[in-house]
Amino acid sequence: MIRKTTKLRQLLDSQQLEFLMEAHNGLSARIVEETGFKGIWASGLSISAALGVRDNNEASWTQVLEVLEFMSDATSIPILLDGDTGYGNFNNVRRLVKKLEQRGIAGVCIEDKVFPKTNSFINGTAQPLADIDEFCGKIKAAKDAQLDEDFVVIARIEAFIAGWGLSEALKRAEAYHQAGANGILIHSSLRVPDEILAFKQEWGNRCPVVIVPTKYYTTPTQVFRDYQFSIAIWANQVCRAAITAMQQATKRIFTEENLLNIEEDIVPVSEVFRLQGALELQAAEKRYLPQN
Ligand code: SPV
Ligand code: MG
Repeated sequence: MIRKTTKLRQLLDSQQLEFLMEAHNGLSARIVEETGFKGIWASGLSISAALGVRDNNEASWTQVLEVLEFMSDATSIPILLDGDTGYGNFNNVRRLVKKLEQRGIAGVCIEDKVFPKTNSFINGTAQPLADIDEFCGKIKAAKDAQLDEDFVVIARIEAFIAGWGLSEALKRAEAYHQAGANGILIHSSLRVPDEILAFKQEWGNRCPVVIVPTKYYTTPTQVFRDYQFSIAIWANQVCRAAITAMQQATKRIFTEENLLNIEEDIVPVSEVFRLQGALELQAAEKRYLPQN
């Protein structure tokens, strides 16, 4: 059986554009897998939103770990954790990597900002960047901590988000690459892909480059292929779709005070059972429980 770490490494290193779909709990992770996606982005935004808190490290790293364990148990495709800034310094990062490996998480992405982080789309230019050397130490500590040689460490560059521009982004990318990162995630909050395309043009294929087209979503996917990006992450659409569906359904039931109209628009309870794997338990009961 191919390890999840190896699967993620193969996605990162493959010659074609690959996709990671966001998930934020066991249920959404399972849906993402059965839809056909080859990997999952465990989004900090979505996990914290699902927990009812802000994307500011309000959920502790061990609480995130608990969520990840459910996601990993529910799936066989690799999960890349959005590890924010690593939940502390190099020491926290290496302990994180150890715990992620124990729970079957295939890789972690850490971003070069400071703890506690703020989401990149909230006043990005006001956000301080991490010291380059300090961040390189985190990358090295992560790589030294991993026991599985295929565990993936992605270094996320926030230079564009913070308004520093291309030369700063390239300087950081080279430093993080030298420190041992398996790939670079270049993030941008523009509604056009200009920053990430300029970066890729200069960076070439020194190492795989990952993107998150949340804001420049109108860009045709073929452009990402033409520029030879490694992975595009659809980072929060499952969470947002769930919010839309939950808001619509609760509003209708609240207003109508009955279930007559909603019933046909939501999945039957049998679909919930199917997604939970109820059939497997029924078969196991036949095998393991005394039969009369
Ligand atoms: C996330 O999904 O939590 C991310 C991507 O880090 S973004 O929200 O675009 O910063
Ligand atoms: Mg995040």
